[in-house]
Amino acid sequence: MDLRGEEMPSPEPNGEELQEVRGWLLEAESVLVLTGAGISAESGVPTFRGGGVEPGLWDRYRPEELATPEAFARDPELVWGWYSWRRTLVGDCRPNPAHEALARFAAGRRGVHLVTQNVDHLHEEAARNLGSSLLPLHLHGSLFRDRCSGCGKEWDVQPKGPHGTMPLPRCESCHSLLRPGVVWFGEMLDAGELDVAARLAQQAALTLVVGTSGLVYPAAGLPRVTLEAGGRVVEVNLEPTPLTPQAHRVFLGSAARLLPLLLDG
Ligand code: BJW
Ligand code: ZN
Repeated sequence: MDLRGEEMPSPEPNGEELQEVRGWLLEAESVLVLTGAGISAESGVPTFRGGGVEPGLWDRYRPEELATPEAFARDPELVWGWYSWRRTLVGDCRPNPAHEALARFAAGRRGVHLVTQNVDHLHEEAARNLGSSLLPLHLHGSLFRDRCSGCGKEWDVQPKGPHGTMPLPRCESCHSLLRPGVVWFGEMLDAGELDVAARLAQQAALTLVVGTSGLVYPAAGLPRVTLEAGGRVVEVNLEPTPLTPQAHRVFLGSAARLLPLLLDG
């Protein structure tokens, strides 16, 4: 069933808890929002580990065959084929009410920061559409950038790139193979960006964690940085995660339904 663009059913959130969290958000000088694949699920972007409207990407593909530098070294054509398919699929997706609620929320106030693990550009598109300045820090890179595997130069690319077909794309400067500008398992995240994210988590009076399984580090450790610094953590997810027992409030349900209730209310 194609549920793209539609909201998924979710239980009625507790009204008192919603009010309470709205109060926390109002009084917080600094708010960090950490998002994962679940926030884009209702736009039609497949999640990695399921739990969304579609099966997870890892239900159909093995990560070690596709999202590691070793996989790329072994079979660059296979890896490019997968990323090319995702570029086309994600390029056709549009922001959903969860991206839009975040963009609106930030447009009306200072001190809201967004860190995403997502490689799509749906947060940017929502901000552009709504005149908001809420631009995300992309911890795991971008689906719409190419990087040279030799000299490291990067380029923006069109959503429907021609890669995945022979001959594979090569750098104009050093002729090494190009690769997607994302962070694979076993690769370091950009140290400067990770520092910024950790500082935002440390300073946040409240970190709102939306649609992430909380399994992939170091991103999964950011909410705990907030907790250790004495801040609050609020989670929105279809199902419980390893973070759930530590969060101050948890709203189980669809992000596209819950974020407008929480942030516009
Ligand atoms: C909804 C919803 C709806 C659905 N509404 N909710 C410490 C401990 C253990 C291991 C490690 C560690 N530190 C580092 C590691 C190794 C590794 C790691 O974390 N492994 C674990 C999996 C065990 N980390 C790394 O390798 C990282 N690098 C690193 O740490 O370098 C230093 C180092 C190297 C080597 C050894 C040790 C240290 C790099 C991680 C890079 C992750 N890359 C990917 C692919 C990006 C490119 C691409 O897109 O192809 O990033 S993997 C994939 O997972 C992607 C995502 O950003 C990331 C997180 O996934 P996310 O967003 O949480 O999605 P899902 O699908 O998992 O969950 C969706 C959630 O949404 C679910 O909870 C649903 O319920 C929910 N949901 N619909 C609300 N409508
Ligand atoms: Zn190069």
